[in-house]
Formats: sequence, C-alpha cells, structure tokens
Amino acid sequence: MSKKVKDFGIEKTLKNLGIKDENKGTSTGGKYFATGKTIESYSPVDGNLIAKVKTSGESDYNKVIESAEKAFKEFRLIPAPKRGEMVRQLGQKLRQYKNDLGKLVSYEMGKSLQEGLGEVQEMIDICDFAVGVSRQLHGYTMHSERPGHRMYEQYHPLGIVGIITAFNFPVAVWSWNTALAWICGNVTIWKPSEKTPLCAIACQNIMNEVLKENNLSEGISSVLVADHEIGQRLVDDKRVALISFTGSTRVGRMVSANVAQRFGKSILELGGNNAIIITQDADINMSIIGAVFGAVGTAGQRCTSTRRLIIHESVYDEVKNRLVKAYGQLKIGNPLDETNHVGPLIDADAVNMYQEAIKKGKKEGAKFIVEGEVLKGKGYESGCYVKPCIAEVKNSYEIVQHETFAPILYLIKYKTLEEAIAIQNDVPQGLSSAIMTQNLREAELFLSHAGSDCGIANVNIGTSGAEIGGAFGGEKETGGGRESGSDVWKYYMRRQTNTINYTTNLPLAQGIKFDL
Ligand code: UN1
Repeated sequence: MSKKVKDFGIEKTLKNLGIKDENKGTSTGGKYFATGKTIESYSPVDGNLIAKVKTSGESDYNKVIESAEKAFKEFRLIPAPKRGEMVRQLGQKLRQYKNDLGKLVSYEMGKSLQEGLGEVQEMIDICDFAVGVSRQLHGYTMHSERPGHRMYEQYHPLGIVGIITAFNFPVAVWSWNTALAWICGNVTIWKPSEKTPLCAIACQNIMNEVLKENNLSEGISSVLVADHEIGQRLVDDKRVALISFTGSTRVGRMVSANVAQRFGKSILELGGNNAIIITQDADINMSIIGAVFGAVGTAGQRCTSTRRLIIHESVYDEVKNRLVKAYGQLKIGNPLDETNHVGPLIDADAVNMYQEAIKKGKKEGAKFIVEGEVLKGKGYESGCYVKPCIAEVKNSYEIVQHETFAPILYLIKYKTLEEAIAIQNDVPQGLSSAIMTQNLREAELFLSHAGSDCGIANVNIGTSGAEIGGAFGGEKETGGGRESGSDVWKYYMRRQTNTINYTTNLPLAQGIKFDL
C-alpha cells in the first residue's frame, strides 16, 4: 500500500472494518464460502489495489440459499418489535463505525468523505425509522356484510429478499432494503456491485456482530460477492420471493421480465434524468447552489443527480454566467481531502462513457460553455478524474434523453411554465425533479397532476439528497419501485385478508343461497 494511502488512515480503517488483503466475499452471517474466481478492488482515488476478494462459485450460491431458507423458518417467528431491536442494534453499531465505513465508501467508490459519511448517516436513519415501523406493521379492519363475521387484513413476511445494488451508493441501498426487510421478518441475500465489494464485506462484518451478540441465525444476512451469472441465478430463483434491484434501465428491464416470469416480486430503482426548472421568480442564489451540488455531487453518479436545467429566458444568461463562474471555482481531487468538491469517477469505463457522451453531444449540436476534460498529472494518477462540464442543448437530443453517469449538465431555455414542465417530462425516465420559484402558483402547478411526472418532485430544493423518511423511487423507465420511508414496508410483506365467522350459521356473501 502506498504511503499516500496511509496518510489518510485507510490502513487502519480497513483493519477496523475487518478487511484483509485477501477476503472471502461470500458469507452467510459469519460463515464463509467462496470458491469462485478472485477479483481485485482498486481505488479510483489513487488507483491503488485495496484488497482482493474471492467470489462465489456455484456451490457457494446453494449454501447461501439453504442457509437463508433455514434462517427464515426461525426468524419469522420472532415478534416484529424484537426484530426491530436487532435493527436498533445495527443502527448503534453503524454509529460506532460511521467514520471508518464513511471513509471506506469514499476510498473504494470515490465520493467525497462528507458524502461517504452522509451515506452512513442514511443507514443510521433508516435503522431508526425501521425500529419504529416494527411496531406498526398494521392492516385495516373492515366491516363484513355478513352478521357475526369479522374481516381484517394482516401482513406476513415474504421469505428470502434478494438485494442487488449499484456501486454509487455502496452501503446505504443495502440498509434501506435490509432494515425494512428484517423488521418484516424476511431474511436477505445481498449481491453488491463487483466494483465495491469491500464496502459490502464491511457491512456484513458489522451485521455479523449483531447476529452473534444476539445468538441469531447466520442466514438472516448473507452477502454474495459474485459475477452477473450468480446475480442472474438469484433473479431466476423461485426461492427468492422479492428482488430489489438498483441499477441501469437496460439491466432492470431484464430483471423485471425474469422475476415477473416466475411470479416473483420486484422493486426496481433504475435510471434517472433529473431536471431543475429555474423560473423567473426563482431565488437565483439558491438555484445555483442546488444546481451545482445536484450536478457535480458524487461526480454526477447519483441516480438523483441533476442532469438538466430548464431555465426561463429572462434569467437564462444570469444563471448561465453564474454557473460558469461557480464551475471555475470547483476543486477536483482526492475526495478524502475535505477541501475538494469533486472526486473521481468510479473507473475507466465510466471515464469512457463521459468522453463518449461529450463527443455524441457535440455531434448533435451541443454547445459546451464549460468544456469537459480527463484530468492528468499529479493527484490524478488513477485516470478517473474528469472536469464537470456544461452544455447548451435541445431536450430532444438523443444524448440528453439518455442518463450518463457523469458530471455533464445540460442547459435548456424556456418561455412558459407549461413548456418547461413538458420539457421536464419529455424524457423516458421519471425519478426526481425540482422547481426553483418563490411563486406559489408556479410551485403548485409543478406539483399538480398537470405537473412533474416523477416519483420525487421538490420545490426550492435540488433533485438529489432525498431523506429516508419519504418513499424513494420513480416512474416510467425508472421502474416504479419505492424504497425506504413512508409505507414502503408493505413491499416486503404479503397481504392476507381474513374473514372470521363467529356464528352457528354459514351465510354466503353476495346473498347466495346454498341449502343442503
Ligand atoms: C442513488 O443514487 O442510487 O436522494 C440513490 C439521494 C440519495 C440517494 C440516491 N439519498 O440523492
């Protein structure tokens, strides 16, 4: 390990989180099986090898599933508030490990340390939330049309929940799913991105402590560091009741079809193409901060990243000039150094996609007012650092219709709010959206049924940084799934309607007579 890495205390962080030079990536609770190929995790921060991970083979997969099936039989019998207590303890452990886990997220994934810590905070928050929900898994009681009958509904656990996550939120998305899945009585199997396996191993190590201290079955929490073929097995496996998939629309489309084919349930969190509308009544200072953070935060690799700004013609030049100035002040560099605003992209493929998108945009007519560039030289040795850029475009350009996971911001001019809303909605994706305005009429129109068609619609807030208390997810090609807050727990349970007759007669519903 290089000296530079030591300077940021990464070695100690890895040790604290139980990450070794060579790790077994597949485990069910504290039991490890990993007979597959070995992969290596390199940091996009400095290009160094962080550690090696042995992945899942065929037999490992079956062992994990069998262990999960066994654990489910016991876990579902534990009362929900007691399961909540397990999640409460996980939240406590996460508080304890917050600095280390946040730093590992930053080092393995490349987001700023503040954002890494923020991601762990989201994990803590969802644990707190889930503890409360564990006492509120309630259904309705209905009045029966028959005398002496009672009718109500209740929610039961599903079984095994498979969680497939992306590299960009390498720890939080696991916790949004697991915290709820567990309080609902399910067991979980996590297939993390192969780009961030160490974050997954660290989370599992933390959860193992909770399982061990409470003498709980190992199969409650499993992790499969594995390639897409094992991921496909999970998707196709009838024993896995729910697949929660976060990733691209392209892969999500296949996951959705495959899970539906076997009548499994799925939660899909796919691509976004999020816009902020900046109206003539916007607070321009707030708009600039919201837009810049939305576009360059996590180097444009959030599914909620701001990709388009739809700006009223009367403030267009002012917004444009101020953005150019703000971009000129951005510091790009090691994300562990808190003076930097923008860290690296995840890997060389991501850098290629950024370059391709710029090329394609230019071909279609995009006018770059802040040029993009792959940075070279001291501090940029990993080859993953790129310059956030801005282009003036038409919404109809193919590249603008497409989600590029990179800090490329598109500017579009509008005349009327109706036109702006139409532009905002005129993309295949429907995750997050925002309007910057101090005008109540504009805000309400944007939020109305004639307004944004996205799962998330904000006023005077950017498109990213959603709180865990609300349901998170989007419409159209974003997949329709919802995760984390509100009543999302219902996705992790099966609903059962119960009708009880406490009379000595057997009256039939709908007045049907059946005399013997
Ligand atoms: C994602 O990019 O996959 O709203 C999730 C946000 C974060 C979650 C993003 N709370 O930006």
